[in-house]
Amino acid sequence: SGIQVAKVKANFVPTKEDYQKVYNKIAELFDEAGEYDDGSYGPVILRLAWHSSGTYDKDTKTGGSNYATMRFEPESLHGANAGLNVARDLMEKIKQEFPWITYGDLWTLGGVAAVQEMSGPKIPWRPGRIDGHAEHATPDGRLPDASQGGDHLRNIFGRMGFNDQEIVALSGAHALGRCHSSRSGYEGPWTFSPTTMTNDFFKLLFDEKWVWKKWSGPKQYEDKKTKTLMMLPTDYVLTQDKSFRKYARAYADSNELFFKDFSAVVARLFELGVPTEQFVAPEPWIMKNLDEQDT
Ligand code: ZEM
Repeated sequence: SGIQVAKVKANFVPTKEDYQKVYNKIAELFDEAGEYDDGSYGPVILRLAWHSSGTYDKDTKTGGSNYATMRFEPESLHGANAGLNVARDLMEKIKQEFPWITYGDLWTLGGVAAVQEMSGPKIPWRPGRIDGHAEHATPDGRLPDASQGGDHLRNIFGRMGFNDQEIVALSGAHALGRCHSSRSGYEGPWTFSPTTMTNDFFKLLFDEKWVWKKWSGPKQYEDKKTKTLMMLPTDYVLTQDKSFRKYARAYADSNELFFKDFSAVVARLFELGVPTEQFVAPEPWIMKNLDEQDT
């Protein structure tokens, strides 16, 4: 009977293997991008995971990945989230297939899959986020504004609980993806390989000469030599501020160090706002990449 079915569903307790199946579906979806951007949905999915987590405020313990409040207006319409409807719509397809997973778990697992499948480090992850309501949504202005400087980065990321080293490590995510004038106003990729995670973002910051792009759009840098790459004002400041510069230099010199620190800080980012007792597993899991399985 219908009652029986509902009961079975309510009692379904997903295992690590069930989450691995979701991971695999997301990973397969990245390659269905075709002509979209650089041929992968990975970067925009990573951005969704980041924006759903980066709203956290450690003082009020509000925001973060727990409630997936970007599903609701007005948060979905916040300027910083422009274009992320693309990522939310893609994740909705996965949700239809695995209705038992919560949005917060789905979106952050998407971020994990994006980093791992684009040759990045393993990101420890575990489920436990619950679906919230519109009343849990955060006010506008909690995510960083690319036109600003070092003080702004310290204010915004300090509110999430991150220090200078972690701010720099997190910024290395800009090895992936690109800016879209239709979304943020900015335009172009940071690296020559926007679907492969490397420390090239830091190498290019130091090795190229960066000049203001001459255009009518928002102030951004372009590389003098090829004029094909870009840096945001908040990226460039990582080479100008003495404390930021030390970490940026270290990551430019060692991909291994960057991967180690990036993995640790992204794992923390994705757990912001989730009460520890909600987590299913006492320790985060390491999900398998597609190419580590016989699928
Ligand atoms: Zn981003 N980011 N970000 N970022 N970001 C963009 C794109 C991407 C900042 C920012 O203003 C912008 C982190 C930190 C910061 C990604 C991941 C992470 C864009 C372009 C802007 C303007 C959006 C567009 O037009 O589509 C600022 C100021 C940051 C402060 C340091 C962190 C942390 C990230 C992850 C851990 C990714 C993957 C993209 C590329 C998205 C895409 O669609 O290709």
